[in-house]
Amino acid sequence: MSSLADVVGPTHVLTDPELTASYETDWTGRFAGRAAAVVRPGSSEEVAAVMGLLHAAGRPVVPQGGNTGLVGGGVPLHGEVVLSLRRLAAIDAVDVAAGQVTAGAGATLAAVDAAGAGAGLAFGVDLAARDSATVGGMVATNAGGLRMLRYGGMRAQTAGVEAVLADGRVVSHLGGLAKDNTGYDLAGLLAGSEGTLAVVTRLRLRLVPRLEYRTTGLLAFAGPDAALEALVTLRRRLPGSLEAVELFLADGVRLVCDHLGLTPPFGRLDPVYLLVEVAGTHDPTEELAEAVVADIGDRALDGAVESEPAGRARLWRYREAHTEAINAAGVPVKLDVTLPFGELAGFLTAVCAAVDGAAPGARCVLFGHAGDGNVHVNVLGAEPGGRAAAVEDAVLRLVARLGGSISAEHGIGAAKRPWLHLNRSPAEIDTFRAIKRALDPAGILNPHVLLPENDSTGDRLG
Ligand code: 2HG
Ligand code: ZN
Repeated sequence: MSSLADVVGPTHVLTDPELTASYETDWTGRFAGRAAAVVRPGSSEEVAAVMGLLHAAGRPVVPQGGNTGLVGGGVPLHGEVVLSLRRLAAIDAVDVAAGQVTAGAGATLAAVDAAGAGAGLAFGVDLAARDSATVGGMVATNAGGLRMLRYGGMRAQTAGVEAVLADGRVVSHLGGLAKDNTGYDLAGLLAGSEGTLAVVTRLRLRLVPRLEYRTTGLLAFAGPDAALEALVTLRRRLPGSLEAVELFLADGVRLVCDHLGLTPPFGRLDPVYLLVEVAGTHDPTEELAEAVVADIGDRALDGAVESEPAGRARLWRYREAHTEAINAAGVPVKLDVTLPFGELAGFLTAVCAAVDGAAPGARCVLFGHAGDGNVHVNVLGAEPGGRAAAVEDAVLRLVARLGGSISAEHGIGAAKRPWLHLNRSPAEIDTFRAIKRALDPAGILNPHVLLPENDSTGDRLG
């Protein structure tokens, strides 16, 4: 490791277990390994030199951003070197004319968003881990988040990329031109590649207008059907202002309230909640209220609307605290899936029965981004006795049978690679392998994620 220390400085090559521990375990505590070393380069040039050395030595490497991933894709489960990109946090001055900014892979989502604020701009992607998640990691997983229905995910917001190839060469295309048909779209290819094709070091990111007026609504429903009919109405009625439609259920609210000592919305637990956010250049409150009163009306059991930051944050807390409240209750099995809209209500009713069949007595908590058809299925109490794989298999097969995706926004990582074939044909997986071989012939870049270990492509369903 001494040559690595020559490149990044001895204090940035960590091998002491006390110092490496936080890089070796994922946020949930479910995925943990031991790193050969943690290397923390401070510039793209240092990343290139580090990759040159690791390539020459044939050492597998796991690139890591804020380590907020949830599928075991950024931790060294097989003794790899961890390449932490967090020190690449510099953000250039905002290019106001283009509405774009160039940021290091290690800049946090919150920092990129704040950088736009002075110019009246914001970052279009938002998610609960905003203070720790880095934009490099978010591109690597093609993160979606809370405003996907308005602005799209990370791939849509990435106008250019600089990355270090497996052998240490650098590819850079950061011009961010609106029209640029000069060959393959490497930024688009690296979005969602989970560190298997190259190490993202810098990004040219699109920014969106920072909207001055923002209103949050919370609606309670007796069941999924009524809630999802309301979702269709909201999308039709509010095409210009709708930013988020989030869903959660009584079980999740109970966990959040127990964890944070909160009172449930409306003073009781209702079966299904939709949290709705609208934003615009003028106050959208009336528009939201009219849509609710005229078109949702009696289908909702209750409703609240907040325009002030403190009131809005209070409503968002019920949704955003789900992940931490679940983790406080135990180590969850997390399944992040998308359903076709027509199947969503049926899935919400059926999935916990499928979980119970695979792991009787396990606790099933559902929430997610209803506006995208994206459900986060969290299962507590499935790990003992090796029941996690049975739960994963039951849920992912149900999703594929209904025409859904086994990974909506968290990626495949280590967690879901045995099930990739449910969504991807043998020809697609062969194509993925060919791309991987072309960019990383020695197979050192995050070699144990995304692609299945062997060719188990026999029973594709979706
Ligand atoms: C969210 O939407 C994140 O809050 C985390 O994607 C989801 O904890 C989860 O399962
Ligand atoms: Zn999510």
